[in-house]
Amino acid sequence: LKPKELVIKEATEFLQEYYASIRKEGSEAHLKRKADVIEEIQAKGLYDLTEQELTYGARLSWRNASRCIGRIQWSNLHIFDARDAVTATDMYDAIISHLKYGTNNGNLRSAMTIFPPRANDSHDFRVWNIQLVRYAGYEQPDGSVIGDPANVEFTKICESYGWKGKGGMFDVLPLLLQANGEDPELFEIPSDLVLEVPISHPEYEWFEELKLRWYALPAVSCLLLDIGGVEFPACPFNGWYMVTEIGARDFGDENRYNLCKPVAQRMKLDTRTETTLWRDKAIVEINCAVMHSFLKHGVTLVDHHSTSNSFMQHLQNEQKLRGGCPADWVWVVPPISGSATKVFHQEMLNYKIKPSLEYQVDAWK
Ligand code: HEM
Ligand code: NRG
Repeated sequence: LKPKELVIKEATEFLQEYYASIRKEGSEAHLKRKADVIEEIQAKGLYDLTEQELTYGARLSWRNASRCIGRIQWSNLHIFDARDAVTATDMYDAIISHLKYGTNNGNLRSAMTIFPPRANDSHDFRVWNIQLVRYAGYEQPDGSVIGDPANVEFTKICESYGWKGKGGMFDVLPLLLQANGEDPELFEIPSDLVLEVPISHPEYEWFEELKLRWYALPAVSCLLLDIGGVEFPACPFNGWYMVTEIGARDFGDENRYNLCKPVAQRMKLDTRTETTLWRDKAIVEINCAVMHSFLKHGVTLVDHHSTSNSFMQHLQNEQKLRGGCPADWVWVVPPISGSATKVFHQEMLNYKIKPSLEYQVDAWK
């Protein structure tokens, strides 16, 4: 747990920013709230954020996420306040509501569910999953993997808690939810709540034969939300995908689905020499297929050029509003066609400000 002096410092700074946002900086309400919060921290080591403070703080944590290219959207974030959750089943119910709201039949909406804050180091609420929806990875005796190699470790953990996967390429993993520092509990997500898109290509008819699919909702669930000195170790959030996340990285990376070569071969490219640029041609066509398929099925998905342009606009907005915007070039620049996007040519400054979304140690470590 953080030392009280630090909590007081961070709380004071946050309340300052919050009251400034509602144009009541220095008001009687502000001073009264500040005094009450300090008193609460002195007594208990932490304090309760109001609903309004929680919502504003969560939106700021997104606004401050220097690796996120989607931040023009930062003020459109719906908050589900699940600070009253007690059991893993309560967490499951909240997550089900979140999945329904966020998915919205393909017309995706950004949302965050916030579980109880850290009160004592050994009583954390945690979502053990890295994302709410991800595919199992099954390691074979020869070391190869069926499914998503990124999730081999988590799949084994699920199995150690009694889960039995079907052994397929795209099996949705169960939720592993930890309430109040207790052992986590397994919950299967009802399959009708997991929207998925079968991948086809606008021209190559053979593309469907690869039998690829991906889920609609990117919902990161492993980060810790820090608002005004209060830490929320379980705060799953979602927006929507940018095409390259799936097309370039999830499908293209050698340590993921690794599809560049099989696609290049079907495209009849010469894969014996790098000089034909077969990898580049294949990765673009995989991205075309992902874009085409999501649009065809009416599922929100953005391309990296439009998103780069919107991020450039966001940088300009933030320059005016806040005198700058922390941005991590290495993450913001898309993994394909970097220099063909606007952000490539933009100098960026990376720095950490709170409220924030932080990495934390894996729940099982
Ligand atoms: C990272 C896009 C919504 C917070 C990213 C990345 C992309 C992206 C492309 C890089 C991911 C990677 O390379 O793995 C978008 C788009 C959104 C969106 C298109 C649509 C609305 C959100 C929301 C939040 C958020 C709602 C939080 C409330 C973050 C954070 C990271 C990130 C914290 C860094 C994750 C990490 O370090 O692993 N985003 N995002 N984003 N985004 Fe967003
Ligand atoms: N690259 C990861 C997802 C990370 C988060 N991306 C978002 N977040 N778009 C992947 O699964 O490919 N979001 O909240 O929208």
